[in-house]
Amino acid sequence: MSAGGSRRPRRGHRAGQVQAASKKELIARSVQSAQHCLQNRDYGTAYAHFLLVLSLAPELKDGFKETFQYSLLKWAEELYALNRNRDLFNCYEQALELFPSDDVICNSMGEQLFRLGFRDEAAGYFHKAVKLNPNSDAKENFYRVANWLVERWHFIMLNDTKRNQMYQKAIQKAVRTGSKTVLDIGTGTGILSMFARHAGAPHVYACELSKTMYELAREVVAANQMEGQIKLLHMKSHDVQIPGQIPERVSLVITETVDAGLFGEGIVESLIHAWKHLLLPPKPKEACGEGYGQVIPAAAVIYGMAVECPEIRRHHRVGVREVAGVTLGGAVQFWGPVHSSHTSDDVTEPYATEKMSRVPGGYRALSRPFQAMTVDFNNLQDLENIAAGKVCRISLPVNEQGKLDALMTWFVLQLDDEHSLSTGPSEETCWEQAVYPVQNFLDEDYFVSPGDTVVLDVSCPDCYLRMDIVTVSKAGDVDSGNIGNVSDSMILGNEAELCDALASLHTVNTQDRLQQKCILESSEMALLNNVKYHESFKSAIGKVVSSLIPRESCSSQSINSDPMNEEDPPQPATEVPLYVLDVSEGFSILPLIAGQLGHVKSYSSVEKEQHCVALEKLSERNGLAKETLEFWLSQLEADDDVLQRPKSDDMWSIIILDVIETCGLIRQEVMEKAAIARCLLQSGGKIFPQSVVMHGLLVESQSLLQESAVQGTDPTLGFSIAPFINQFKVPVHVFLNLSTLPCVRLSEPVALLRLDLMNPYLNSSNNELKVRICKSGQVTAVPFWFHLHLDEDISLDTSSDTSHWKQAAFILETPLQVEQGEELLLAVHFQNSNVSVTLKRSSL
Ligand code: 44T
Repeated sequence: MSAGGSRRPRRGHRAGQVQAASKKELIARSVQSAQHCLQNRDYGTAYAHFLLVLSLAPELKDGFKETFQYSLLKWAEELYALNRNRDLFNCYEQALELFPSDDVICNSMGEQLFRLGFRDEAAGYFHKAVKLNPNSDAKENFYRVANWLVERWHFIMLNDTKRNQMYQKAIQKAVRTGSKTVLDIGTGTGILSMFARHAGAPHVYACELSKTMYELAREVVAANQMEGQIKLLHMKSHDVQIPGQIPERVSLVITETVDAGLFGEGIVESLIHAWKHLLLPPKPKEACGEGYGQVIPAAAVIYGMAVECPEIRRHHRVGVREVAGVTLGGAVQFWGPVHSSHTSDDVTEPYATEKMSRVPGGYRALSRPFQAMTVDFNNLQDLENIAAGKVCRISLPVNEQGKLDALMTWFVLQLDDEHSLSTGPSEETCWEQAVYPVQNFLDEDYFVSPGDTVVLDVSCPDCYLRMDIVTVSKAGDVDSGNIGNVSDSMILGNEAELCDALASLHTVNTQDRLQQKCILESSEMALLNNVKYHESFKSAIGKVVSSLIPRESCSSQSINSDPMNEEDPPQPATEVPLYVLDVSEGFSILPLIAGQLGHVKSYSSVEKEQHCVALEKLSERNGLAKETLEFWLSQLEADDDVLQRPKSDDMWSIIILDVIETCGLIRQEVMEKAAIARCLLQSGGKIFPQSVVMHGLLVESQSLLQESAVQGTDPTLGFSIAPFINQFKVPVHVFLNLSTLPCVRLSEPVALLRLDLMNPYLNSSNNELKVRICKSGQVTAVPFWFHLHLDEDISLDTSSDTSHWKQAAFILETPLQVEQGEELLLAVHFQNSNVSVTLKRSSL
């Protein structure tokens, strides 16, 4: 035994030595192989060798970090190209096990996830990368996705002192009057839970669905010395169980899980669940004392109103029968993104949200506000009636003449019998209103006059509040509310079903039923309605076309003109057309406009099947020959390949690039696209736009600040929340309506940057300019917009009132006090499609 005992370790020792030696050798050989593979660009094998090396010899991690990253990134590119996504993510996961706090790997993982459409996950990795290294390249990526992690309204709500005070008072009162155990549903940053705790509630629980918000709430609660006093749960309230997460039923539920349409965050379902499983029984009318359950808010009243609003109209209905020579009517029925009709499998928000006080061009009330619905959150039966989708029909008298464009709603949230909040359009609040646009029907506007009655159905069939206009009966019409009386009524509301019903009544001709249905985003709709945009393109394309077609073809109007017309002989079959490629994002009829000019073969890059069919129908309806319109993307897979030659030995005459995104920013990689486009143009060919000039001005705007970051501890009533949520602030505010932004203009507009898409050598990535201050104040932001120059004479302004683009603004890190007459130095920096601006006092 003893001999054996003494031998064993020795054998082990020798074996250990052998093992160590062979391990060392293995490592050395693997390093060699890895480097060899790298030289031969065999990244997959190189990566596998490095992985082995670094798992065996973690002490080498520092030395090989960059080479390892390089092989990983290269190998990941190959895997992506090969569509081996599972392998791709496995590689990143392995790599992150080795280097858990490497921002480069995190950022790259985020980029891959983003490319594959996993946006939320991508956002999580960008955030992690920025946390690991605040100067990381991931910063720009993070800025682009920060608002998916933490939606911007959190800033707005936290800055709304009145709202915070009202909730605090209601919570204080409930706790004072006996509520001991509190559950906060959808705690966000934890503010309401902190109010409850601060008011003296001994037991506070809070649940939050979003991982990012839950983690944020933990940081906030800890920073406010309430760690251990508020139990935070990362889950949906429906998954909270007794005694699993909470030991016993609570006496108070506090929640602000309400959206602009009140019910969109699922408050009805959450509270039905809470009353059944988490709350003490409600207090009977005659009872007093403790031991009962209650909810803050106690109740809500929803109000509605009929409005005329040109801005909503142009974003939700086609308002023109013809655009730059292209007839829209007949072949295609365009629908806005928000439908009032609903089927069981389509649970999209039936409303848009707008801060109506800031809608460009304003709005006009056509009716008085009416009470659309009331809900008692302390009454389970009431909640269940709503959830059952009970429909309530309302007759709304019209009292002003105008175009009926939308119904809008807002609500009063009664926190308790003393405290309430209103989300009304004229309130000084952070709230937006829900907007139910009237859809197109037979391409008509809906004129209403005093005495008319709008008949509408209000319901909540699927957790969203719906408003369906059933009919509008004209003054003196006795048959209101009856859709059978179609000749006198305008039929709106559940259009899809009503269309069919009408068709069978032979009041809609069969042509309409055969129309192709095409659903557009609101910005696509606004674009389609923008006549100036299309006319401008038409003239600019026309100029290029006539400069490029051979002289002898010039006399004929169009390749599709009537062959029977003697004066207009058919083109010789040998004629080579001019090729026009439209790489606009989303729905675009520019290929049809180009096609109508004649001698042109147009390529559209629309992606959605519905959009392709709609373009084909429009092309046919407008008499274009079938071969005039082609779809470019149907032939291509990867995004990088969008720009190629039309045919092996032909070149493009015109390439239309979509330089500015609807949100008001320069589109990513557009300069790279322009560079490729330049190589694919025939001599004399053009890129549209040929150049882009960015304009901006200096403003003082409190509301922009409030929408961008929480302003200290005052609005949050002394609780420290700003330092945590402000980690998610971004330097550029997008989707801005500059014309209605509450602000003081401190300078005239100036040109900030010029990007030439045809002549890259004219571009510089840094620009310095002087700006004269025309009014004293605090510069807080630099709103900006663009002029797109199609050619020397024709340009489009992204801030015009017919624009489908919104504007954007840089928010200064710290406001700058300026005096009238002073000159400031503005440094503009352009890199990777991102523009940044810094303001300095001029040394003069
Ligand atoms: N936005 C208002 C809606 N949650 C507010 O994850 C007003 C929009 C708005 N957690 C401009 C201005 C404004 N269980 O973090 C969210 C959400 C969470 C839940 C657990 C549940 N059953 C839920 C339901 C939601 O609650 C938080 C707040 S939802 C409030 C939405 C300023 N645009």
